[in-house]
Amino acid sequence: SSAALADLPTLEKKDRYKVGFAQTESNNPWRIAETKSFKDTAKSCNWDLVYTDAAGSAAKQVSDVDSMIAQGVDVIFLPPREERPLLPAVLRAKAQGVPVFLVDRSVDEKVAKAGRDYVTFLGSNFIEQGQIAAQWLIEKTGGKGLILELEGTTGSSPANDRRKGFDDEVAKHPGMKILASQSGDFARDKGRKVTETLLQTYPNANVIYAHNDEMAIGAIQALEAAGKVPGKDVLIVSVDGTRDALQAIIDGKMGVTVESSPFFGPLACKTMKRYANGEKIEPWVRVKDRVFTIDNAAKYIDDAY
Ligand code: GYE
Repeated sequence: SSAALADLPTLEKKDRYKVGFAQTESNNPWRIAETKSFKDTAKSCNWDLVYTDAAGSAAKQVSDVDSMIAQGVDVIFLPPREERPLLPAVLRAKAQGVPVFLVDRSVDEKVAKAGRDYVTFLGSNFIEQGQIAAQWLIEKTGGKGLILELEGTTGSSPANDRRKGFDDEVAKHPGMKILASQSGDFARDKGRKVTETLLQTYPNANVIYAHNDEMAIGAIQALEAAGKVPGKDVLIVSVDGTRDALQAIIDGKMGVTVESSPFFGPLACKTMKRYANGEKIEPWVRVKDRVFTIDNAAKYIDDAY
C-alpha cells in the first residue's frame, strides 16, 4: 500500500506532547513498574499521557491504538502483546501521521521495519537473555540437566527470542535435554499450573527455565506443593529481576534471573526529543541488562519492584 512506502511521520518540536502508551496487561509487577515509569515520565517530560490497558487481549490493544489515533495523540509508545496482530494498527498510525515507537516488545521483523513502518524499537536483547540464562546453567551443572521450559505469551517477541537464545545454547550440550516446553503466558498462576501438570509427566526434571520471573515464582510454588526443594532438587533460571525473584535467589530457591528492565519512561522521553530534533534514530535503542545471582541479589533488592 502507499502508506507502507511513504516516509515516517515527523514530530513537531513542542513544549508539551500528547503521548499514548498502550499497555498490554497489568497482572505482573513488571508491567506495573513499566506503567509507573511512563506515568512518572509524563510529569517530568511534559506529556499529557493517554494510557490504556489491553487486559491481555491483542484485539483490545489494536482498538486502544486506533482510539489513540482518533484522539489525536502526537506519538504512540506501544509494547505489541504479540508480534503479528498489532501490525495493522502500527501501519494505520503511520498512515494517520502518528509516529509509533515500539517499546519493550517488538513486531515480526520479516514483515515490518524500523525506520519505515515505525520509528524504532526500545528494548532488551531477548536472545542474549536466553543465552545468558543457559550459560549460567551450563557452568553450574557442567552441561547436564533435564529441563522444563515455561514459555512466555505465545507469539510475543520475548517468548520467541528467549526460547531461541536458550535452546540453541543448550543444544550444544549432549548432557542437556529439554523435556517439554509450554506456554505459561508470562503469568504466575499459569506458570504454577503448567509446572504442576508437567511434573506429573516428567518427575525426573531437575531444571526449570522460565521466560519470566512471575512464571518462575509459580513454578517454585508447584515444586513445593509436589514436595520438591526448589534450588536443590530442581534448579530455576529466569528473566526479569523482580523483587520476588531476588528474594527467591537470596532464599536459595532460584539460581539466576537475567535482568529485563521495565523502566522505559526516561528513555522514551529522550528518544522522542531526539526524533523531534530531526535526528536519525537507530532501528534498535538497546537496553543494557544486568545479571542477578546470589553474588549481588542482596545488594539490588531494595531497588527492585
Ligand atoms: O519479561 C515480562 C512481561 O515484554 C520484556 O513481558 C517484556 C516481558 C517481561 O510480561 O515479565
